[in-house]
Amino acid sequence: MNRRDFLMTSAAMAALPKAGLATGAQTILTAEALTQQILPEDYAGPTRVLGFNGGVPGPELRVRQGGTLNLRLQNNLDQGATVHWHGIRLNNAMDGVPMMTQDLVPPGDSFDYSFVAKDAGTYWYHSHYLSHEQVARGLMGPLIIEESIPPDVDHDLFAVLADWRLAEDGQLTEDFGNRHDIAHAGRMGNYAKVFLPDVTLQVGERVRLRLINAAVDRVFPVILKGLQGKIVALDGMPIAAPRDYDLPVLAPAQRVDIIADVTGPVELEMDHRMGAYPLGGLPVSGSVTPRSAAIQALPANDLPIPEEVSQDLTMTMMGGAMGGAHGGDNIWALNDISDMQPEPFARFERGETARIRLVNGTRWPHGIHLHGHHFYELAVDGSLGDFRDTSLVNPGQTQDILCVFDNPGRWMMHCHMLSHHVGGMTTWVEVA
Ligand SMILES: [Cu+2]
Repeated sequence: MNRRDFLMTSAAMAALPKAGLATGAQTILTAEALTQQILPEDYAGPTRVLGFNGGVPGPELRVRQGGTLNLRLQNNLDQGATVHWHGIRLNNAMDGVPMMTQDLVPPGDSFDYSFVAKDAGTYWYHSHYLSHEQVARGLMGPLIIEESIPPDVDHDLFAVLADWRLAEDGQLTEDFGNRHDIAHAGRMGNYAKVFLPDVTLQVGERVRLRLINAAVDRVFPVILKGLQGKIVALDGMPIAAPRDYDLPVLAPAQRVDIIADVTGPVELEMDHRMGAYPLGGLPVSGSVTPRSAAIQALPANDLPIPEEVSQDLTMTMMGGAMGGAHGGDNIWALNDISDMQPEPFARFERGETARIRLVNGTRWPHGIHLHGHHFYELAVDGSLGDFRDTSLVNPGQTQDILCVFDNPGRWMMHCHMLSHHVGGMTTWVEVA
């Protein structure tokens, strides 16, 4: 294929609807073992990974706000699987938590998911079975819900951050779930990268960059070069006023949307005590006249309005290395209880507003994720802060959150450092 043919093919491809855009049509997500070049080719050959539809990350799923996503998980792995649609306020039965909202999908079998894309924004999907291992092997992908009138940008790009622990031969080390990792910061990789769409930018173009931290345990402080712009959304949800950034920090599972003008080659780096670590980037070629219009706030989603607090709860994170004793029977605990138990952390009537004080009594950071809902992070003075689905709480810190429990069902609440999740920092809530 010569260059001209290639360009024409690309143009024709660009005109096709993206996966999932045709609301109602079913998209099949096949989970399977495959090989993919993860390390630079001059370092090692392809890595054996798990992916969806032949790649890591899985396909970019896109739907217009208000549309319905119909997705069939076809499990071609040699072990069970389910898919969790992270950050989506959906029907409980579609939440993808095995033994809780559905049966585990056995090898060779399939499961149909269907849910309405209520909130515009940046979400993602990932395995929720043996997630500390299956996500680390690659079972994740971006899920994007488009505003009915999308913002004025030239490119709308996912940027999936991932972290890999690889041996010299380029293969994942098989030490998943070892107690040392679990008791410390988790399974930290020795190689990190960002997966970006294959596009060339022009200086002066305006882009929307949807950062998604799909790493199992690593917190990413991200240095963005070649872009000048603002944060417009956190964990999918628009913020009221676009915000300047210096070094966006993403706990595992968190998202940050940035709208920015291209000022040069785009480079993403991780800020690290050893120095800036290159994650990847996008090339530029040529330039256009930049927009003069300021970056606008995204249209708000339809959010629940908090009412008077009817339950005031405390969730204390306990355990881990140097963390002292606790009453649970695993490495980590929440309020002296490890792992899923028959009784939930709390029960709520539908629509109840509750405040939960997240207390990190450990020596390690944790990112607490609530399924099926977003919640407000509260400022010290009690005022409403960002509306998120995952809250990063550093060692010794306390973060109050306020949640309107308006989505009936049984919902997990757990640390999204997935090594801590498997190590016991997991509970659930019930909304009647
Ligand atoms: Cu944790």
